[in-house]
Amino acid sequence: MFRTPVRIVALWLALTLASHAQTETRVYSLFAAPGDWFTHSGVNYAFFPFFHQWNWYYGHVQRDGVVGIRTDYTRSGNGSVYFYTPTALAKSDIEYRFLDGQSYWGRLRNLEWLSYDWYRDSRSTVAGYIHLPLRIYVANLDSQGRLRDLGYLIYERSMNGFSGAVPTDTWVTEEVAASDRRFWQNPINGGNFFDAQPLSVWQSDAGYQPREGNRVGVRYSGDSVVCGVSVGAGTGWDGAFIGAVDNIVLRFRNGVQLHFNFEVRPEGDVNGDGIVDDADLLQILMAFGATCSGYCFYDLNRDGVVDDADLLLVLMNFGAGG
Ligand SMILES: [Ca+2]
Ligand SMILES: [Ca+2]
Ligand SMILES: [Ca+2]
Repeated sequence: MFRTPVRIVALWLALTLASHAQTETRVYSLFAAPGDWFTHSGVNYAFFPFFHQWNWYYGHVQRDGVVGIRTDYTRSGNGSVYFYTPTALAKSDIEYRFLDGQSYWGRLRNLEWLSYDWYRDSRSTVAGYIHLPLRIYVANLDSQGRLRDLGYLIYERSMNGFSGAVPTDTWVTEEVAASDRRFWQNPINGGNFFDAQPLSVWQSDAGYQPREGNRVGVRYSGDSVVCGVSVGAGTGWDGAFIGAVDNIVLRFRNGVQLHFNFEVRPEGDVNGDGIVDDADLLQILMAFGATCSGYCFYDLNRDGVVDDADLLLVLMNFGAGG
């Protein structure tokens, strides 16, 4: 007599898992465990693009800020995005942005779900209210359909009536679109506008154009488009910050659903798709004997030459991942 409900549950589970698998994108580290550690000591921004995940990059890394997909704080799967900014001057981000000047996920008015998981390590010395903010890239379309007025809308708890210290040493999941949280605006090269507005105001037909003194921000409205997402640590945080982010989820009413799960690639995965198979073997063979300075993705053990040691790493891990 329990057969039918069991079957229904099994079917539901299968469909749920199938749809979950379709919408989840695993964003893999550039290096195998323990993962990436990208830093830059200069005052200018450094960028580290992903060759294997178009439009993803580590960005705005300066003053010894660190970012990487690592195993330090495991959330879904084996990894998450790790951030470390040792001082108030340091900065580091991970971002997705369409770089062709015209692509986007959907209209701002259709953004109905935006969530992420964040973690603050209790060793952080910055003010207790600080956590990793979530930013969406927003733009307006010109008459040719090109993106203009590019900027961020930024979510932070401190602009949303939360007072006191955030939880530490635990993962926090926050949804900020369906719950109509307030966002402030940072137009690219346009300064900050801290006059945070509920997302529904930015999404309305009239939209909103912030002002501070003589400065005027960008008007974003329901017709504006969402063309990227960003999380980062610093600058101006007085002290050190250590934390992580995983599972950035966006859902639009046009049917576009995105779930970015940040994962550390298996050892031997040359092309960064999360599995070790003949495609990786082929890449090693094609590059066999090559020398490289800096980072070459087919130089798995990073000794500057592609040789049998790299080949062995693929063979030893063949079939891993997936
Ligand atoms: Ca993960
Ligand atoms: Ca692979
Ligand atoms: Ca090598």
